[in-house]
Amino acid sequence: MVDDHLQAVYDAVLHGELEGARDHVRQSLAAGTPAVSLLKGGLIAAMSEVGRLFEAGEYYVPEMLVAARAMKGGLEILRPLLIDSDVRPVGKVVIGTVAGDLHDIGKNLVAMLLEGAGFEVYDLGVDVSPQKFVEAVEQHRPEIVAMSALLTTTMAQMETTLDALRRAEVLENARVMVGGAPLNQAFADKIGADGYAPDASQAATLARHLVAGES
Ligand code: B1M
Repeated sequence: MVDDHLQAVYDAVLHGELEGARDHVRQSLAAGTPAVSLLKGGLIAAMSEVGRLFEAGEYYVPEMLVAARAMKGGLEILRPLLIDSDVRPVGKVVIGTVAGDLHDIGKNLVAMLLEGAGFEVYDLGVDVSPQKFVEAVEQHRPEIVAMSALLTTTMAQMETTLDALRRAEVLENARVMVGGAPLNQAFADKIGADGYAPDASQAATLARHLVAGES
């Protein structure tokens, strides 16, 4: 933690204080803290600690929920700063959190940085069924289909969705990338995804490589 502002953002998210998180993000920006520092050192660091406390049995689902709400509040203020509106469109992305999974903070961050990298993003939300992915790909004809999963139990939905997309023959011009905390490159290879990224900024870089025909 490098300064008081960052600490205040971190504490507000950790304690689930939505207004506090918003206020401290605004104040930190006004004091000159870079948006990326607030994102990584404030919001993401606090959410990792929330996860640790949940695992340790010190936090329960309600605490996770209010922390997530506070993080989202802070993230919305950072959003315009993370998205460079001058970047030319480089392609379309259909993104969603797979069926059975309600975690969307990481997916939203990935969507934001993809927008920042110049992609037109169609966000299908959470708990997205394979059929809904297929319909969206038929409708938008994206170059990238991006799937997120945060639960070990929902990772399998990625393979199910990929199978549905292949069966529907909608992937001729689209490449599939996956990500989320329980995943790794080996899993992505196993299910036959075209790419895996461990975090949002690497997801944006990967998407640019995939549309450029690089792997
Ligand atoms: Co949940 N939850 N949760 N949860 N939750 C986790 C994921 C967990 C690890 C907590 C823990 O035990 N330590 C655990 C999963 C264990 C497992 O399966 N391995 C867990 C559990 C068990 C559950 C429930 C089952 C709890 C229960 O009800 N008993 C339940 C499941 C509900 C469901 O989905 N069906 C549940 C519910 C919830 C809330 C609703 C309360 C809330 C989500 C609110 C929301 O998202 N709107 C919540 C939260 C907040 C968490 C933790 C604390 C934080 C997740 C988060 O937002 N992280 C989480 C613990 C943790 O991660 N430390 C936990 C911040 C975010 C920026 O990181 O999402 O990892 P992350 O995204 C990263 C990367 O993963 C990557 O880039 C992002 C940014 O760098 N990434 C991609 C993500 N998607 C990508 C896609 C890409 C590329 C990269 O390409 C397409």
